Order: sequence, then structure tokens, then C-alpha cells
Amino acid sequence: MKTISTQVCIIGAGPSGLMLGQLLNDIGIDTIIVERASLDHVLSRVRAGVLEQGAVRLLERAGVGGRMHGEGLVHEGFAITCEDEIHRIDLAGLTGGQSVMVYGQTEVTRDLVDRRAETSGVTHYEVEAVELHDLDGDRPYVTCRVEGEELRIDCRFIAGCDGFHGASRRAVPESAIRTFEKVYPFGWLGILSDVPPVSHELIYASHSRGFALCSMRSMTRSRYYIQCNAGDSIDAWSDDQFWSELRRRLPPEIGEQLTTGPSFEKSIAPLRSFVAEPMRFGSLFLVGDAAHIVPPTGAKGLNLAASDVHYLFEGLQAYFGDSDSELLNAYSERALARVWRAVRFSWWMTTMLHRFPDHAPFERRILETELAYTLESDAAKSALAENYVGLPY
Ligand code: RFL
Ligand code: PHB
Repeated sequence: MKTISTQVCIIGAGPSGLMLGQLLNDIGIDTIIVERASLDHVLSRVRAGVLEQGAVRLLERAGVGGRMHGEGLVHEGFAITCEDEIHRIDLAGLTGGQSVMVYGQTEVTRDLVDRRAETSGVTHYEVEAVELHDLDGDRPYVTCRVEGEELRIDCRFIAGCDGFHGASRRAVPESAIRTFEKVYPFGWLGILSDVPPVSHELIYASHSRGFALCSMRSMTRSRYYIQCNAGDSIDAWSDDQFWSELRRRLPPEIGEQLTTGPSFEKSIAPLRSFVAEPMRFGSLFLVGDAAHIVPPTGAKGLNLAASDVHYLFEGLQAYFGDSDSELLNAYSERALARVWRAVRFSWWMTTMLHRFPDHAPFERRILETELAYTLESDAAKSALAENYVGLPY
């Protein structure tokens, strides 16, 4: 078996692993990333689209702000529709001038992969049989198979950035981890199509037929979602069926403006809230989706990955730079405080805007009232806006 060593071994080259790796490499802390998928697969994933200011700042710091600021779209508001009514949430007005950046996760990933290559960061793709060892000591190591060859990576810390289905969280003994989970009884069917977006701002639509979301990747590329049944198969949804269902869930004046066209990506995502506590076990730190999942309604998944990376980066910088362990020891507590706020917000947005097949008339009325109140009250709209642009870190 070949043995190599590094300071921080990062499992997973999703946004968490790539952001953390870049920030650390840029201050001279050595990292090796091991990724199960191929580079093509990593670069072709679609997923999230909305970045909070905190994520924007972190990406700037990682040296990948250029294309994001050139091609990303700054949004100062979005709409919520309730059957045929349209309400604008004035993010900037309600938060003292804050906004979000619409820039796809696919582009974020590409920028980070390119920057890692430019700065000679090491990433092994298509690794198999990743296993974590000796997590409770201060000389942990990772074993895996790269191009058929067994590899051992010795390190001081391991960052588990390998998503919900990764190996890292599973390496923690069950007695040392507590999990919280809620699975929602529906999914999101999402498409990408090269048609202009129906509106220059996002539209979250609450409708008796189910939720819908109009988003975008650029002024010529639209990203649309509709709530679907949890068990739906993608083959059961033709493009025509998708467009007609989406139109029915939008107010007529918006639906009439919808430009349709062929989709070039179509997928169904299940909706789940999940948190694992604590986010540290010995020398292993869990980051991003490896530690928590939120339903996409609040646009928080990728943004939480960014805030975790921020806290862990600060901890590792102080540890390696100043031999100070305090921030590293506080990582789990600091990250989880923000995680739970985003988990709450995502659950609230999801519950308020979707139709639950199992809700009794009483629960339905309560949620209609919740939405009506949110759209009427300046205080409620401010709370919504404050959470949507992202709580500070
Ligand atoms: P990722 O992006 O899942 O990356 C984890 C990486 O680890 C690799 N991996 C392994 N590598 C080595 N060994 C193993 N054993 C491994 N197991 C897995 C994977 O191949 C992958 O490259 O986690 P990360 O970096 O924490 O980033 C989190 C975000 O990707 C995530 O929060 C968001 O994409 C969530 N999410 C969405 N968020 C939004 O804000 N808006 C959305 O519209 C939205 N849509 C989505 C989503 C997540 C989805 N998933 C995870 C199924 C749609 C989907 C389908
Ligand atoms: C997206 O553009 O993919 C997107 C935007 C907002 C969300 C979720 C997904 O809340």
C-alpha cells in the first residue's frame, strides 16, 4: 500500500470540500481531497442556485469571485404567489439593503475546480472504498483505492465533506452521534431549459394543486420546479405535462408570460430535514450535507455548507497558525447554532408553501392563515427577509 501524508484530508469534492480545500491551501495548509465520483460527474451536478452574502464573501476569499460577480444576478427581492395573488418580498427594503446572488452551484463548482487546478491542489477522483481510521486519536488516516492501487493518507484532521450518503458520518460510532430527521411526503420535480425566465425575480408559488418555484440560471436559462408525489417516476413527466402543470399553479398573468421549450435536465429530489449532532468526533469534522440536509424551499443547503466551512476554516487556521485550539473546539457548537436556525426556516417555508397530502382541514386552514399573516405583516415579512438573505456569521 502506498502511503502519503497531508495536514487535512478532505473527503468529497462537492462545494464544501472544494471551498475548504481552497481556503486552506491559500494560507499554506496542505490538503488532499478524495472524491468518489468522476470529475465530469462532479461538474455536471445542477442543484442549488441562490447564494447569501456570506457565501459570496467566502467564494471571493477562495479566489473565485470574478466570474460570479460578472455573470451572477443580484436579486433584491422575490415574489410569493398565493393562488392568483402576487406579493413581492422586498429583501433590500426589509433588511437594510441586503440582497442575494443567483449563481448556480454548477458554476460555483466549476470555478472552484479550476482554481484548485491553477493552484496545484491535489484531488483524487473516482476513488473507491474510502475508509476513515483512528478518529479518536491525533493521527487519523484514510484508506482508499485509486485506479486499482491501495492508498493510505496520514493526516492531522479529516474533513468529512462527502454529503448525506458519504462514508464520514457513518464512521462515527452510533453511541457518539445523535440524529434528527423529518422526511416530507412529496418531492420536487425540477427542470432546466434554455428559455428566458418568466420574471426577473424568483417566484415561490403556493397553490391548491401544489407548490411551484420559478428560478433561473441566467436571463436565457430557466430553472423551474413543481411539487410532485414522493414516489413519482421521472418518465411519467413529459416536458408538456411539466409546463402545463407549472402554468396552472401560477397566477394567470404570470402563466401567460411563461416561455416554454425543451428541458435538458430533469430530476426529482426528495425533501428531508436532517441534523447530526455533534459535528465533530475526535479528529473528524463533518461539514455541509454530511452533517445536515434541508429541504430546498429556503435555498439554504449550499449556504449552510459555506457557513460550516467558514467556522472550520477559522478553527484550522488558528490551530495550525497559532497553535490555538479554542475555535476548533467550538466548531460544532458554532456551526450547529446557525444550522438549526436554517433548518427551522427551511421547515417553515416548506410547510407554509406546500400541500401536504396527509393534512386535515384544520392544519390546512392554519397554514393558509400563516401565509396570509406573513404576507400582510411587516414584522413577519422582515423575519422572512432576514432569514432568506441569511443570518450573519
Ligand atoms: P455534496 O454536494 O453532496 O458533495 C459531497 C461530495 O462527496 C462525494 N462523496 C464521496 N467522496 C468520497 N468518498 C465517499 N464515500 C463519498 N460519498 C460521497 C460526492 O460524490 C460529492 O461530490 O455536499 P456538500 O459539498 O456539503 O454541498 C452541499 C450542497 O451540494 C447541498 O446542500 C445542496 O446542493 C442541496 N440542494 C439544494 N440546495 C439548495 O440550496 N437549492 C437547491 O435547489 C438544491 N437542490 C440539493 C438539490 C441537493 C440534492 N441532493 C444532495 C440529492 C438537489 C439535490 C438532488
Ligand atoms: C434554484 O434556482 O435551483 C433554487 C432557487 C431557490 C430555491 C431553491 C432552488 O429556494
